[in-house]
Amino acid sequence: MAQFKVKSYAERAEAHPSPVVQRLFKLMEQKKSNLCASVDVRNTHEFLQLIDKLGPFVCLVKTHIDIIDDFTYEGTIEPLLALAKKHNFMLFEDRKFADIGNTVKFQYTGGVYKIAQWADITNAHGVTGAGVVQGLKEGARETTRQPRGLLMLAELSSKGSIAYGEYTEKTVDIARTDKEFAIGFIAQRDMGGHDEGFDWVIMTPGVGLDDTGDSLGQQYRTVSQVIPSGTDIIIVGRGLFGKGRDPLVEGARYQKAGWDAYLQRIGHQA
Ligand code: BMP
Repeated sequence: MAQFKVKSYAERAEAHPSPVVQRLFKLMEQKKSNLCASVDVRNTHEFLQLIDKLGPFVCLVKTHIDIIDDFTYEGTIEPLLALAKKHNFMLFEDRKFADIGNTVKFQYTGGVYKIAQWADITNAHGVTGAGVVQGLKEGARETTRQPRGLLMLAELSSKGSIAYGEYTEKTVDIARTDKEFAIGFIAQRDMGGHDEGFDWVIMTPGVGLDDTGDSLGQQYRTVSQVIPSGTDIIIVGRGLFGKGRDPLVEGARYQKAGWDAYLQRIGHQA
């Protein structure tokens, strides 16, 4: 358990330099949810149907928009934005940018997906250095007046990941270069920074209550393992809808598990 006193999402919203995080933390308190649904399906109809079911339980929907076979901006993104409004959740495109600043700026703003126009949050690998942060930030500023945030990939959930040790530390250093736009990390635990005034958001994938992994290297930890180690938002995909699971049942189950573990982390009695 971390040494510092863990503040509530509401307290953190008050003091946070990023408008994206302020909005996210407030919404999480309102909905009593720290659950992010990772909706990795390949057909727009299924994608939107699943999100409509999971919407009430989540604070955030994470997309891999480039896996949708029948993607169109009008047919996929516009209804997605309507669902985000209907159910009051935010959007995170898990694009994992990993190129020089100038290229990621084009990838973020252009092409068919136009991620900067609709995704509140996206993420990037640190492998190319701090230019990735500046490139994406410029892209956001030139595209929209809406606030945007970036998560750096500090650690990965998959077996054999080489993102650890010095790589992770250097990725954290990259986030230090922009306090407002770089809002936190994809990581498996707290990434520090508290003494230097950073309040990074930690989002953790590889969370599952029933499975320990898949056949392609994914590794799952339970909600009560990840939240005490520093996770603010649990990212759950197949645990919510895979293997014929009922998203309404699993959405409620993961929402409760996440919220109960959060209350315990901040020292509230259940
Ligand atoms: P699932 O819960 O179905 O295993 O999905 C996990 C999701 O999180 C996937 O979209 C994957 O791309 C993403 N992810 C991950 O699993 N581990 C990481 O370290 C980083 C990720 O973005």
